[in-house]
Amino acid sequence: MPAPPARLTNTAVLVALVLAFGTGVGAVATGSAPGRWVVIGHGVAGVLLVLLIPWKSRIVRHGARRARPSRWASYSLAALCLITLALGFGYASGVLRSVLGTSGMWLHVAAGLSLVPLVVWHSLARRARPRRADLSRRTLLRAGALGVLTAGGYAAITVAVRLSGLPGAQRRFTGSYETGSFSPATMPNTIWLDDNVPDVDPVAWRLTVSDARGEYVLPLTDLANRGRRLRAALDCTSGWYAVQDWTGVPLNLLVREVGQARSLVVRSTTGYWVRFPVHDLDHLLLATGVGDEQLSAGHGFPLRLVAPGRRGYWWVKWVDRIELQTAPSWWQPPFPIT
Ligand SMILES: Nc1nc2c(c(=O)[nH]1)N[C@H]1C(S)=C(S)[C@@H](COP(=O)(O)O)O[C@H]1N2
Ligand SMILES: [Mo]
Repeated sequence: MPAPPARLTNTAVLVALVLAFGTGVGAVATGSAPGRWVVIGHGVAGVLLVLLIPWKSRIVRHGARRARPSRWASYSLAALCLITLALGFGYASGVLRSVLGTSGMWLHVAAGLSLVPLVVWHSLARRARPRRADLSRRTLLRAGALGVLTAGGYAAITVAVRLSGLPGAQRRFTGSYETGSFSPATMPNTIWLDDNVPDVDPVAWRLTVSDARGEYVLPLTDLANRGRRLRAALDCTSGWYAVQDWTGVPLNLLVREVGQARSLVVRSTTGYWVRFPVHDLDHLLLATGVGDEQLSAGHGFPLRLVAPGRRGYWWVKWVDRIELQTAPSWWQPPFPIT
């Protein structure tokens, strides 16, 4: 295809970047099967960006001749884009799963987030101004052709990864790799941002339950005899998952009355917390053990939440309080802040 006018290429790049960002955030948040479409959309956005590279590099070469002082910021943006793409494709295919011991997924997310301010600056400073006449048959045909190429490229990569037996073919629908299923000791210990494993005295430990009837307190010994088993996948946003048999107490056995509550806050002794919609009560388990053993300190001893169908950051460790509230379930930061 002949290169379109620069303003159209720039608009297309911006649209692809916004799509990549939106689906990227969505892919981190999703833990249930319908979310696979968000993850696929993220891959498609990546392929689209790669396909736009030849057109965009003509514009970059042209802009370089003007030697504006701010061009170094633009070059950094370009370099970060390429790094983010390489890390994304590397992790997804399995060609590059870690760099110097750090998860490639983690690096991909970090690079992607650091792009945000640069993209905002660049798109304001070098604004693309499409014209009304750009909305032509020719533009539509180009967009259509690009769409077909993108879908074909995505399909070709998927098939190539499968045929070449790369690890990427074995991932869960969230994009995560299996690590330590049915072997809790080899399952990674993960912290969302900057939490710390607390020092726990199991004798002094109390779980406080606050429901529509008021508050009551339970020692660990009262939880031990009510064990149920639940098989569920812990799927961390840093790109691994593990299926385990968890044992513990279903939350709906602990909550006596729901009343007008709309949400359930689960708190860790460390201050970490998340808020669930109240109808999740029937699916949640407060685990005391995993795979016939007691939880280890790193995995949340003495109590950790098991939230099937939700990503790892919902699985609060070291739980000391569950609390029904009338606030709606969306009343919380989009992701935990500690
Ligand atoms: N209190 C607390 N709970 C937490 C976290 C945390 O940082 N603090 N990290 C969450 C994240 S991001 C994940 S993936 C799981 C990891 O559980 P694991 O360490 O048992 O594998 O715990 C979740 N529960
Ligand atoms: Mo995580």
